Amino acid sequence: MMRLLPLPQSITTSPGTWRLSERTALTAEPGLEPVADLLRELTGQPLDGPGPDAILLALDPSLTGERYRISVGAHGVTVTAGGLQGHRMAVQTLRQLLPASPYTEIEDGPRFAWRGVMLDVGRHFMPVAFVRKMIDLAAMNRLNVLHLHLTDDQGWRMEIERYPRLTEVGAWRAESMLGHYRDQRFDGIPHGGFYTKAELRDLVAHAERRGVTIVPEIDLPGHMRAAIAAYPELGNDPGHASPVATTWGVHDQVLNVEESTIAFCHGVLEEVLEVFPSPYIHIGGDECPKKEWRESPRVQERMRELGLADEEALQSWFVGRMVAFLAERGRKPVGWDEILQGGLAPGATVMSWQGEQGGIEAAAQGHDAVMCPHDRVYLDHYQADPEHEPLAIGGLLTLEHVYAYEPVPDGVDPARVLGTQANLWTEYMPTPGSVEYMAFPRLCALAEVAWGTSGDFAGFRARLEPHLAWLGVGHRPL
Ligand code: TNX
Repeated sequence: MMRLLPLPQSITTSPGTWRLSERTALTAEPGLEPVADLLRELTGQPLDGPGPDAILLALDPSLTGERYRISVGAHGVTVTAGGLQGHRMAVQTLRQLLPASPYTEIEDGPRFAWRGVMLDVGRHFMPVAFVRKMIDLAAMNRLNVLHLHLTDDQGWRMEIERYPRLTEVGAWRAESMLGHYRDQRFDGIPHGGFYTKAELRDLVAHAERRGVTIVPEIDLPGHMRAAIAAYPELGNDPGHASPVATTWGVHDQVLNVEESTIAFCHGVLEEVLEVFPSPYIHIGGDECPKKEWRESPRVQERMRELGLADEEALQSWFVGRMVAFLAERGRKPVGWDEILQGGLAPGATVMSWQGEQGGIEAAAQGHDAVMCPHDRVYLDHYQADPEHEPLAIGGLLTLEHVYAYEPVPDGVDPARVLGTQANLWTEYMPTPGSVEYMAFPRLCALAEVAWGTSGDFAGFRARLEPHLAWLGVGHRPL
C-alpha cells in the first residue's frame, strides 16, 4: 500500500485513511502558490472543493533546504517545509500517497544535495519532449539535477547565435555506427538535431518548477570534433577539413590553444549562461588526448610562450581559463576528473568517473566532488547477461549493485561529497525507448542511494514494481 520511493527518512502510520475528493480544498501560505499550481497540474484536480477536508501547504523556517514534513490525519493533509524547494520534494511524496493515504507522519530530507542523472544528447539527439519526460522522471524520484551533455565529437546540440555553424554543420553527422564499435559497421543514415535557446529556456523553467536544476555541459578541450568540423580554425590542422565524427570512442582531434579559441569558448559559455541559471556549469575536460598538442609546432611554441612545462600543464591552463571565466560571472565550474591533471584552480567541482580516486584526490585538495564511478553508476553498462540483453557498451552493472553503492569513499571528508549521479551515455541508446530501458529500474536504485535511505534491498524491490507503474516509463523487465 505504501509505495514510497525513495523511501523517506522517517514514516509512522496509524489507523485511518484519508481520501482525495471533490470536497478537498487546497490552501497555500503566501509564497507557495507555485507549488499549489504544480500540485493541481500533477494531480489533474482543481482542488477547489468546499472543505472542510483540506490540503494545507505551510511554511516553517526551521526546516531548511529540501527538508519537509507531511502529516495525514482526520484534519486532512498538512505539508510543511522551509520554502519552495522543500515543498517541491514534498509534492512528489504526496503524489505517491494519493489518492488514498493511511494516516501518516513523514519527516524527510535528503542525505545529498546533488542527486543527479546525466543524459548524453550528443551521441544521439533526443527530442525535446523526451528531455521533458526525463525531467519529470527525475523529479518523481526526487533527483534534483539533470546534467545535459550538450556537445560531443558526434554532434553539437545547442543553438549558439554568434556561431551559427555549430548547429548548421556541427549538429549533423553523415551516419552512425551499427552494432558494436569494434565491428566498425555503419548505417549510412544521417543523424542530428539541436535545441534552440527558446526550447532550452522552456526546459529550464519546466525543470525549475519541479525542483530540478539543469546543469549544462560544453565538453572542452577534447570531444570537440563537431565544433572543429564547423570551425576548422579551432583545430590543430585547419587546412584539413575533418567532418563531425561518425565513430564512437576517443578522438585525437582536440582544440588548439590560441587566444582566439579561448575567446570562442568564452563566447559559447556566455550564451550558455544566458540560458541556464544553474549555479554549476560543466566544462567537460575528459579524455583529451595530447597527441596533436605534442606534434603541433605551433602548440609547442605557445607552451613556451606561456611558460608551461608539458601538455598536462597546458590542459590545466586551458581548464583554468574556463574556470576563471565562470568564476568571474559568479558560477561554479564542474569538470570530469581529468581536470585534476596538472593542477586545478580552487573552486572547481570534480566529477569522479574513472573510479573513486578522482573524488578522493579532489576532496583531499579541498575541492567538492560528485561521485559517479563508472563501475557503480554508469547506466550504459549491461544490466544482466549480455547474451539476453540489447547491445550495450560493455560492463555489467546490476540493480543490486547500484543499490549497494556508497557514495562517500572511506577516509573522505563527507562535507566534500556533494552527492552522486547516474550517467546515460547514449552511443548504444539511439532512441528514447532505449534510454528508458537502460535507465530503469536502475535509476530508482540510484535515487534511493542519493536520498540516503537505501539499505533494505528486498523492501526496495517490493516498492519498485508499483513505483515503475506510477512512473509510466519503459524499463527492463523486473
Ligand atoms: C567515457 S565518462 C566518456 C564518454 C563515453 C563513456 C562511455 C566520460 C567523462 N567520458 O565520452 O561516452 O565513457 O561509457
